[in-house]
Amino acid sequence: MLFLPVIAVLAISGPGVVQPPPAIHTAISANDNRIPAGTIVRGVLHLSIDARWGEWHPDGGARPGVPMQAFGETGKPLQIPGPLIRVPVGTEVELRIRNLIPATELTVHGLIDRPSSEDRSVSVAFGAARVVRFRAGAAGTYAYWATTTHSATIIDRIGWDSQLSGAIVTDGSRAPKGGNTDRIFVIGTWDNVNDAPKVLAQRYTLETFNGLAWPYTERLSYAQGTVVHWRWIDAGSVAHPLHLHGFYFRVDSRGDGINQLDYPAADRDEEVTELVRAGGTFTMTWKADRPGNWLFHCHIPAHTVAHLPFPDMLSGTPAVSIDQFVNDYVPHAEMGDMVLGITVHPSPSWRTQTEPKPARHLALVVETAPDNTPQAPSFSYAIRDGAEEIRSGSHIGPPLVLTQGVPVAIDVVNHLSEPTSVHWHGMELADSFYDGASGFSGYGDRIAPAIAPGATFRVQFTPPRAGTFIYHTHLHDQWEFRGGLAGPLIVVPPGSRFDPTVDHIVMLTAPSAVGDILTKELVNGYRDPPPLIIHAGVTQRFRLINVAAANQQLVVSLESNAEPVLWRPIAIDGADLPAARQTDQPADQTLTIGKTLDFEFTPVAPGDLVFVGRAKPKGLIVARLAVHVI
Ligand SMILES: [Cu+2]
Repeated sequence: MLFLPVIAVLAISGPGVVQPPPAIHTAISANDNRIPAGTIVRGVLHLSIDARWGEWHPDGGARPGVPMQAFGETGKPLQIPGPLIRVPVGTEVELRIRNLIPATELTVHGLIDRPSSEDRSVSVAFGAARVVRFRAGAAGTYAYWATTTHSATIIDRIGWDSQLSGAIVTDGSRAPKGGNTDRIFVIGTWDNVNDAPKVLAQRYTLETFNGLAWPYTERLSYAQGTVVHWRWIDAGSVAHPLHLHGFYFRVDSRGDGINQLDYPAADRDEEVTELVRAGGTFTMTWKADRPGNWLFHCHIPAHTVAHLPFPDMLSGTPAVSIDQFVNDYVPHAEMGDMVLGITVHPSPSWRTQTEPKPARHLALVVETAPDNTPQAPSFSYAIRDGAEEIRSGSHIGPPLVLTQGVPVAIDVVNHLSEPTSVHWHGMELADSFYDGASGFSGYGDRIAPAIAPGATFRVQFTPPRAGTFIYHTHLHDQWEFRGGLAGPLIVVPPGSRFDPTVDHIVMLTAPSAVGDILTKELVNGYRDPPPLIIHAGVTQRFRLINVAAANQQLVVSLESNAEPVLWRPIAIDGADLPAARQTDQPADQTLTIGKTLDFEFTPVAPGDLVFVGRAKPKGLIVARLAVHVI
């Protein structure tokens, strides 16, 4: 076993050397970041925190835990995330930090005046204490984090010290101040350090919101019509595309834990998915104006499947081989980890509204493709529209083209030998029952089931706006996404048609084989997509859709002679940009997973262009589509 005290005695400290946990653990509480730590006396916050070993229970206190290093206020239980530092702007903070983690040096970042041009760290030897003073001089959402493994950046910190993080919130005079509508969420990542120090191993990764993993994350509850303000801090080691079902939100600010950029109202992105980078922050506002159960979650499939049982995670590589994980565990893994559930309770005046009588009837048939294998799933969608049956012929679903304001009924027909469900990504549904999170979507006793093999589920909605959206599986995501269960959902304005000669979908999805996921993305369902032919002098609309399974920092560009052309963004996540932001700019921007970007481009002369997706800025090209201008 790993936790024999003798191992702790033999452990030595130093870069790259992992400290095994001790045998005795005290319970660590999950911190919902609602109660500020310490005491403010005459404009000075006095706070004393200790770093110690404890036992963390990401699945709630009654379920098995894992040993972890954590912070706690002196004399109080340890907490993950660490104690919340929340003060009015201008407060001086006097923080005493004690390191009670044997054989370590604790290095703490982020305990600095704000604003600040740089981070500064303080180190505390085992058994020692230090007092740090800083001034909370700028309103905003920030973070502190610490390491006992000499991690140079938060990206390197994946082991026993991975949860030594906390929020720092400075309240200005006008900002929201606490309560259920002003919430703080800290993201944590832990990867089993026994497997390979400093190397993320997907099957042993745990991702949490405020110290808890779905289905044990906090269930948020709001009265219909509530304006909700959330502050997000990614204190983990990886970036996450965070997606809200059913509603748009406005991004009020973005930051890096040290500084924060507040946007004027006209520049706040209206979106359904936001990329937050390791160490980064953002704040968001949305109005919970439609009742029902809704989700907020990471859009990386691997981050929203249930983690392995902790004994398997702790015992490392020998316990679960990658083949076992991919072929036996992943296909059946339920939703887990980075998911928040929200219930919006109907206002007293709200009546159960039945969707208007559908003006259009369609069927979406979910099928097993001929090349499906137990190792490389291959499924497909077919759309039945009257007498027509539409298939894409590639590894994505065919475009589902709807009309703004026209009520539609879609029968989802499951011909797979496994259950499925469909999420209408970006759609502001009136009724959450159709949202696709089986076992959760709906309200009260009316909860949507998974669609069993052979079963049909009728979905009804009326698209409220025209734009570029996605339909995709929301069950056994890691498996069914790789199977190809995602397609473009295009909503056109009333009286117009989708014209594929000037309106082009470029959809990025996961390859079927798991070994390819980081290095290869499919373009419109093809490994090697046929070139796109467009006409010079004609304005073209492109609808970029990223619903791949990895590379959340993807950068998309349209290049001529290896230089980005100028394109004009016109919509993000299906929401039209304000006219002032629809301006020509270099065709080179981040498009994370679960996002769509519409742009216009007018080629002036014949020639060869190429659309490329890079895994990160200047990174590996993982997607490519030749564009011939004639
Ligand atoms: Cu994620």
